[in-house]
Amino acid sequence: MRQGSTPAVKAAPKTVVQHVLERLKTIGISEVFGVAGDFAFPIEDAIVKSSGIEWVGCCNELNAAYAADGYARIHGVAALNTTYGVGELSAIGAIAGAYAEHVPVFHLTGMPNMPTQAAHAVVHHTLGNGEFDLFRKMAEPVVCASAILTPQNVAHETERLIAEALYHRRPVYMAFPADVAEQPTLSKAQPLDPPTSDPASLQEASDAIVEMLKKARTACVLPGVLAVRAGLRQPVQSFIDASGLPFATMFGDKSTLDERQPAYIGMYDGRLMDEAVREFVESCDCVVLIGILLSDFNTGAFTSHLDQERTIDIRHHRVRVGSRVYPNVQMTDILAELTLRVTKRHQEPPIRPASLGPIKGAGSDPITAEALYPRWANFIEPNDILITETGTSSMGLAFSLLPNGTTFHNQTLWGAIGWATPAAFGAAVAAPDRRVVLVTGEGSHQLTAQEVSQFCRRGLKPVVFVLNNSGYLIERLLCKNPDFAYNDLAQWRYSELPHALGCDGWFTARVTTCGEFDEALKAARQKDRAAYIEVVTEKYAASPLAQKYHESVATLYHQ
Ligand SMILES: Cc1ncc(C[n+]2csc(CCOP(=O)(O)OP(=O)(O)O)c2C)c(N)n1
Repeated sequence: MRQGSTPAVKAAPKTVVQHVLERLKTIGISEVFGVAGDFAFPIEDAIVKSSGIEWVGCCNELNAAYAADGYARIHGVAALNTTYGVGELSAIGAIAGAYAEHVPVFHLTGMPNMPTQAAHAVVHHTLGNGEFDLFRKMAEPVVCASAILTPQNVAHETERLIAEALYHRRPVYMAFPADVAEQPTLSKAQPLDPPTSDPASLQEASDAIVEMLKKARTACVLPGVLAVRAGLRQPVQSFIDASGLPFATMFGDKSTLDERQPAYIGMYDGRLMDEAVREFVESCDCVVLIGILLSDFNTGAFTSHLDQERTIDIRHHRVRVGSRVYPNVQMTDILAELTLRVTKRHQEPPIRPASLGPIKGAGSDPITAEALYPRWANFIEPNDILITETGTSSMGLAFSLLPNGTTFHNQTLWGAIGWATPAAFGAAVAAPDRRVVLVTGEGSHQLTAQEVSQFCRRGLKPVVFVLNNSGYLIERLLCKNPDFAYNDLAQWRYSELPHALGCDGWFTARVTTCGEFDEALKAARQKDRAAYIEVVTEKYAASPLAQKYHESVATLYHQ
């Protein structure tokens, strides 16, 4: 050793929780959403002390989990931290939503320490029955993998859970007993390889698809949200470009690909909306589904008709061509293969996509549905992140023609009202350089409105629209008697919320006429500050799709 130099100090081994955080960092997680609690302090201490991972406190765990969901929709993956029992159970509905919607969220939760568990002690946040594995059991059906971490298992369990979350694009659950979390790791493991395709199955699937497309006189593509979840927007676009095929989009898949391109023909919503699109799609000799979920709200209340023998269904890890299934074919591989092999068609797209039409109403005119939706559509700019809530407003906006680069987000399958407000916050954290536009009904907003305070806390500048139509309009349209009291709400002064929630300097307005709305939109276009606009309409001012659902209750509920 040279004189004067200090002896090499052996770095202390990482603790269990540090190990997990380090690995989450390497897969791209730089923020953890959550609410603190004593059993989870070791996790939270490690987060605030770590470099490269930031703590993002939320108002409650449900909101934190929705925020993580919104973050993951933009960023690919997200993390959430809750405390034992009370915290994790508050988040579980949102985790179930992430499961349904294929959103990978790493749920890190604290637990009482091992001696407390071994003694079956009656401690806070338990049911008082000395049982400590109950909450993990409750979590299990809504995650694709779970583990209670120890120094011995942490390395390989972390690799397993990362691999599972990325394979299924679904949440995982990681519990840390408080004492164990801070013990040094005693294990090592290598990251697992991403899944690969079976070469023979891949070859057979691509032969079958190329053949079916070759024979098809007419064909089109339905690109879907599962491709987005797998980060495969670009490969889907490359396939569209190479094939020359037109594409349509289903409700929950909106903005999978840019809408301002010649190949886009419009929204396909079964028999409910654009008849020309339905006719074309359903008349095609071959329809290529790429990452589609055929749910009620994606299929226009099950009024779409896609003949299995004429469809190709590409999922994350398998392909179906007609009635034949090709297992172990990765979506990424089949898209690459098809892009190379497909014969390009040079045909004019059969349909020009519809837009919401011209802006109607002015001055003191009331804000009708015809006045509202074209104005909102016109407000959206390229690269906006548009977060839309379950309810009549998303049903209106889904039929706007979006500018390129704009992404539309909606919790179409799980459909929990209250998701959109915190999800918009999470999306804004994930992409602080993009404008986030939140459109929510006031009924939904009442569930999670406190999270508006977090935007300001982090200096984020969203544009928030709260549609106030005096109640749960979509429910009025679906239930037996629209005027039943269960669809009424307490009337809040929505536009005063930002002030009460500490959002100083925001532009706020309550608009009841087209003229006021236009003024507010003008102000909100100035990007120097956040905006929160309460848009007041008549009680039954519903978007066309919401009206159609009203008329299609029978097929929606399979009666
Ligand atoms: C967590 C949860 N609770 C209840 C429902 C049932 N539900 C679906 S839509 C809706 C009303 C939405 O009302 P609002 O946000 O005001 O939008 P509108 O339809 O009036 O535009 C309700 C209560 C749900 N989907 N999720």
